[in-house]
Amino acid sequence: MPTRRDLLWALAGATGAVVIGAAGRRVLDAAAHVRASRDGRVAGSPDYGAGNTHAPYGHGAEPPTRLGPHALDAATIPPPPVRGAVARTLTITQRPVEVAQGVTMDAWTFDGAVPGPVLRITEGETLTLTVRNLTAHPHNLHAHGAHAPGQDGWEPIPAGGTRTYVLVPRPYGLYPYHCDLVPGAAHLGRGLHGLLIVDPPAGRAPATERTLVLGGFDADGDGRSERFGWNGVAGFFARHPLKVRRGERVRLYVANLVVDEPVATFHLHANTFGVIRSGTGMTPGEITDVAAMTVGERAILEMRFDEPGRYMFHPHQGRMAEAGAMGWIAVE
Ligand SMILES: [Cu+2]
Repeated sequence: MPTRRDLLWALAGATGAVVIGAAGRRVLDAAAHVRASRDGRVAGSPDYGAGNTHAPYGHGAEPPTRLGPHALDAATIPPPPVRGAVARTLTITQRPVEVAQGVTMDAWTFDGAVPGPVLRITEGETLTLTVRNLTAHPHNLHAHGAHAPGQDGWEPIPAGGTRTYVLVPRPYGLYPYHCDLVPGAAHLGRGLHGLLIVDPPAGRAPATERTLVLGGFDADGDGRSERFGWNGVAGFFARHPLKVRRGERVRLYVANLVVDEPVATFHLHANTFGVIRSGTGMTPGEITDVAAMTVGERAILEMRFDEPGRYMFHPHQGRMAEAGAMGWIAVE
């Protein structure tokens, strides 16, 4: 017995054939997509049963098979808080990065990775960043937040050049850093972005901390992302869930750096979280299960999980979730 939804899809398929225009094509695409996904099952996802006719989120993109469960630890587990001044050298290179199984992006990277390394400093301390541009194109490193305008990083570093930025980042919070040259889809979007955590001088309460940067991957160079993912790989956290323990405080540093969509959300299933917008406070301003962020926005999300199990997370924008940005938090 077909369900009402099956009938609607059948109707969409039948009428879509005579509809001219983008809306009609989207209906056709969606109907074809759902038909193609039937019986599809994602490794590591719950068994939805033989009667499943509509695949769950996460069926749209698989991570490269060579990536094991710890492949993204450097991007996902932030360094612990540090006291004192911090000096880092970041090297910009051009290299192919496999952003999904069988999908390679000709990326520009900070230190070879997309996103770049998580930088961390305590408010009031001096951050010295030396940036070497080893590519054949000009780039730069611009950090968000307040700092001396002469250190803002909007000026190009020429091919082969080096520039040192001296920042005293304030106020405490969560900031993106990125190449600020245009077009943004080619510079920020092709991988030149990362997170800067500025800790409050008194520190935050102990927690299991994770960083999650939402990115869009334009592998074919048409200016439009075909895949999406957290920390540089589509589908990774659907295959390899974030793991936390029941009852502990979990603190997620989350940023949206998808340049070709106006807004993305972080949506968590089966639980709620507190939102500290931009990370510039100590206590959450709201309790919710959907936090919206436009391009470059970020938030600290704090939560506890009372029950073991798998908790799904994804942007509530279906295009992103279905193309790689769905993941799981596994609570033990
Ligand atoms: Cu650039």
